[in-house]
Amino acid sequence: MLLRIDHVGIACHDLEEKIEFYESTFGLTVVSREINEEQGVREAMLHVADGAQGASYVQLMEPLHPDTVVGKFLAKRGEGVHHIGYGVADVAKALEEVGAKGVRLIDERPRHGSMGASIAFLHPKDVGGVLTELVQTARR
Ligand code: V0V
Ligand code: CO
Repeated sequence: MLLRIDHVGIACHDLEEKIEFYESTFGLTVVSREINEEQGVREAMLHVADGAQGASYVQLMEPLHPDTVVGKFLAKRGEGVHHIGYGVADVAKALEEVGAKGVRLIDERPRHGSMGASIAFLHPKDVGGVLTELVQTARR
């Protein structure tokens, strides 16, 4: 079901500062910057690699307000890895399959993600403490 690691989501206080760090330290390149009001984040995707099943990225996220999921995460845990996004061929089908195994779905239906993707989250409490995102990449 999981085709690849699509992205690692990292929560930070200052998006511009972290972009600069990832560019200068690892030579990564920003390929997309978006504000996602529904998710409460300002985020950037930095390209890491291309594989047979598609590309992988680092997603840097800064909360739009303290009262957002990433804002609350930062207050509670500080900066660091927030979630893992896995590529799937069909996010609605993947949700149905995972839900049938008893994993709690945060999103019953796919939502809008970065770069036109369809995304859905699984509850970290049912995935060994890892907030898990399923990502269906937009067709080109
Ligand atoms: C919370 N918990 C986590 C966690 N956030 N565990 C692992 N990783 C995380 N990121 C734990 C927390 O320690 C608590 O455990 C428990 O879950 C309940 O947490 P809470 O602090 O009370 O927070 P909630 O329940 O209000 O919210 C947690 C959930 C929330 C996971 C439900 O973050 C959520 O709905 N996330 C999905 C949306 C999202 O993350 N959007 C931002 C990325 P204890 O203390 O009870 O043991 S947007 C994105 O990635 C986009 C757009 C994209 O990729 O394109
Ligand atoms: Co994400």
